[in-house]
Amino acid sequence: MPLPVPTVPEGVDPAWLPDEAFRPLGTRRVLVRGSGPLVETVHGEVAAACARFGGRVERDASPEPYDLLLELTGDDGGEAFTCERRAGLTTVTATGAPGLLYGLFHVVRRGPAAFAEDHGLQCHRPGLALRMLDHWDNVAVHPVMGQVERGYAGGSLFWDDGRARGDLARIRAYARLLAACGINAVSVNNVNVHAVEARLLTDRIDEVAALADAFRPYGVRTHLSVTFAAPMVLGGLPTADPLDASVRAWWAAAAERVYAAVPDFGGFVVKADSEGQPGPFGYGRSHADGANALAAALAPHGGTVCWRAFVYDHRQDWRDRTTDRARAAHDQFAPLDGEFADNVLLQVKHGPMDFQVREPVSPVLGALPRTRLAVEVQATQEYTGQQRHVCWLGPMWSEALRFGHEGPAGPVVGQRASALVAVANTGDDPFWTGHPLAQANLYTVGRLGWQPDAEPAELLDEWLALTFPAAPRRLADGLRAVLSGSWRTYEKYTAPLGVGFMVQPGHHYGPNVDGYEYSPWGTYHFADRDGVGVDRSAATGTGYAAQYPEPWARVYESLDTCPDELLLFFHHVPYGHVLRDGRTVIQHLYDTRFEGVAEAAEAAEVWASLAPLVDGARHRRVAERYEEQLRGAREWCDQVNSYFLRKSGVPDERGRRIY
Ligand code: GCV
Repeated sequence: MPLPVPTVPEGVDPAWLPDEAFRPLGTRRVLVRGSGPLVETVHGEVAAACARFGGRVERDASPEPYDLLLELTGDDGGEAFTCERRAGLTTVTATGAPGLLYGLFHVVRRGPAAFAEDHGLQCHRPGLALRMLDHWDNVAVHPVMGQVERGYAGGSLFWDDGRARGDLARIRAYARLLAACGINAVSVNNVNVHAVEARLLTDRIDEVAALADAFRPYGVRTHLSVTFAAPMVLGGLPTADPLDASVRAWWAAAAERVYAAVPDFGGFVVKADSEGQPGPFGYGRSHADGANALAAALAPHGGTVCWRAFVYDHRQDWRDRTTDRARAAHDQFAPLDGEFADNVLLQVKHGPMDFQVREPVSPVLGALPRTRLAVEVQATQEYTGQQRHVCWLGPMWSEALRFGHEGPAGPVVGQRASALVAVANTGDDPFWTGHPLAQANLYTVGRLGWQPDAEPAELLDEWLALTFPAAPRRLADGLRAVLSGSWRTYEKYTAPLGVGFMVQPGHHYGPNVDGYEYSPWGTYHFADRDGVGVDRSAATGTGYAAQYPEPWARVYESLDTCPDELLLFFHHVPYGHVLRDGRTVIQHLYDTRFEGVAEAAEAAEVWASLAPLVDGARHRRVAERYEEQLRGAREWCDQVNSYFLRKSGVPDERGRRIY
């Protein structure tokens, strides 16, 4: 029986799956062949589209001609599919049911082009096997972090004040959206696992199972963040030592129960020895020991441990210039290469610090050739405008995934890695992402997981075409104009030249240049009257630059070769240091703050001009957010410029107003 397509609840935006996006498919004669639950999902999708637009769908071949054949020819569970078009017939074939589902969405994405010119056999397979969203959702409202840690899209889709929301209709619609952009896994709770959330692993596993049931029809597997201390806090054991036999037995039994409830459970996500979370260091064990203990429990069931490498000292003394937070993950994890079990993925933030608007690519991603890696990015815009500012991060993520040596065998990051994990930017907001244009980030991250070397601009166009299928050219051009350069605009009015942070402590929104300067978090810029930046060279600084392989170590080490955009990440320079474009650091700093504000104002005007072409609710929501973005951009500009004028005493050579 075809599975009915989940309907988006009343008042909720269909995002990139409006009915209209299915018109090219829904006007065709389609044959769906194969059996199994995901084939019923595919059949349901085609049937709904055909019912709406007048096409026809069959399950058994008849002599009549077809426009589209969607065929499952095997049962290997794979995600690959092939597509060809000959003599007026488009054929999508897969040997695994998930592949057929992805093949269907490929056809939807191509729109009329899927039924236009003939082409030979094209093989499509995901670049990264695991494409996961990590929800930092708390079950119970946390006194400081709320329902969703770093969430800017309303409440949690899953949890509400201690309980499961039970709104599975919306979860089904969510699963469909995720599958359509390539996401195949979701972790449903915060990596900071508090007391209530810890119990999802044991006595509240049924609530996780209900979510898994809602995700499964769209090929999305459910994962859980667990606390390393679970054997103690849930099992009453006196220790969580990963080498202790009773601890290992506890994890094995816990995994057994999880799989009884969720047979296709994906695995655990673990934040250990990080920002106060417990971990193996407490027992004198390594992170390989810790990860492998959990991996052993999951291995018999085919589960994976996503073990986060975000391990650093968050109680640093700011007076101590030798400790460098950027070094921490490499220092800890590089020596462990080869020690992790096969079903461990080391989950590494794309930069060495914490999702700043500009960071170098983490050297950890090049340092463990015998370890399976997951690249972690942050779709939720903690440091990039918190979904009040437009900041499309596709180009930044793409740069990280393409970092390394281009070439057939890699090893660019996107070829080295096995997974892309994004901290989710969704919530119970009617637009899913708070800022309607932030949907583009979610879509892009899913598609980059499927194709890490994709051109981000092309992915943006895909998102545009799906989300606004009937968009006149002016609307498409306008949307492209406000989104495509938005990351660089945000970078311009916030923290300069890779220096990062300068945000309000705690909530991380808005400027505070010295907000973290004398704090224990290890995020300093060291501005004084003469200069600014962190000396991370091997010769005179913290030695971080030497954590890269050549040629990067050499490139970053020297002031002559370090890219300007990362200059202050790697070097402490005088304000008069001349950049490649001939401007001094201080002048660049002033200019780019003003430019960023001007670009944001221009984008707001473009958006205003699109009012007649966009539905009212969406237009209003974005327009309101632009007001805040402009206010925020000016605040950033004024605070950063005033701070550096006062520190340096160097006037703006163009005499603009600095307070
Ligand atoms: C979930 C940053 C955020 C924290 C987050 C942490 C992490 O420090 O501010 O809210 O905690 O990253 O990635 O674990």
